[in-house]
Amino acid sequence: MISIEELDQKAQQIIRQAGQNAYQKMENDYQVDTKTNYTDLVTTIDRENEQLINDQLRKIDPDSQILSEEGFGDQQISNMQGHVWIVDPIDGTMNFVKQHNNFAVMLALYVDGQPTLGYILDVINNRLYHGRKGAGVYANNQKISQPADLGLRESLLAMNRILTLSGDSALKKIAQDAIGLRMYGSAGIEMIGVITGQLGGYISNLKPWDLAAGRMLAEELGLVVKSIDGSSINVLSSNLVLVATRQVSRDIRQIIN
Ligand code: 2AM
Ligand code: CA
Repeated sequence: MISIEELDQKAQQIIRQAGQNAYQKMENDYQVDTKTNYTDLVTTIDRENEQLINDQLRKIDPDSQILSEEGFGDQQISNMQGHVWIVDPIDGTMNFVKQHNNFAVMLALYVDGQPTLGYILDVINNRLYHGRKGAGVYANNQKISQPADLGLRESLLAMNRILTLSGDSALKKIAQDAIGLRMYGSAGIEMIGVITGQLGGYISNLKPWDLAAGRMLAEELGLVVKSIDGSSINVLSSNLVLVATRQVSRDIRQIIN
């Protein structure tokens, strides 16, 4: 059976290919459809990337399960036994279409439920954030050190639009206490912010493919990845997730409790 180290090398090549596909075609070489409503976009590049990634994963790791956003993965994943790859072929599709910037390709491998490999490719900056459990996190070839453990009042915080507009009083207090509030529209780009220390925290409703890679990288760096109420997260179900420094997590817990 192929080793985790070999899978790591192959996965880096695969995600780079998907990034190149998106970069080459982003000016005009794609079509856009809506999914659940007019704000929920999917493009032909999302689908092409997912097929490209899943086809290659099936070749290198044939006994694995694949959980992916656009329907080319396994239809039913009810358990995390063995190898489970989690794929977001374009994260921040709205930004891809409207900005040609601030979008990512994301990939993760969980082994028996444990986050083991994680990748967030910031396509426009050509920077691949990648990590292997126990071996650290890198931006391309440069090792990333654990971000400073700043508190909420010293940190920028990112929160998604739905939560920001929800009117929830605890979320409002959290946003007011932070030194500033940011909203990038891509879970991948926002999680890069937290793992590089540019953001002290990120709060959002995340699906498995929005969360899987960033969770792996953040936990490897000693950051907190929890449900907002402090409980453990289940990567297979939708979660209201906080990715943050330990101190930001404690500050938020105090506001919520
Ligand atoms: P996507 O582009 O892969 O769909 C901002 O909208 C961020 O939240 C993006 O990372 C986006 O991922 C994700 N997102 C959008 N709609 C969502 C939804 N209904 N549930 C969970 N995540 C969502
Ligand atoms: Ca997506």
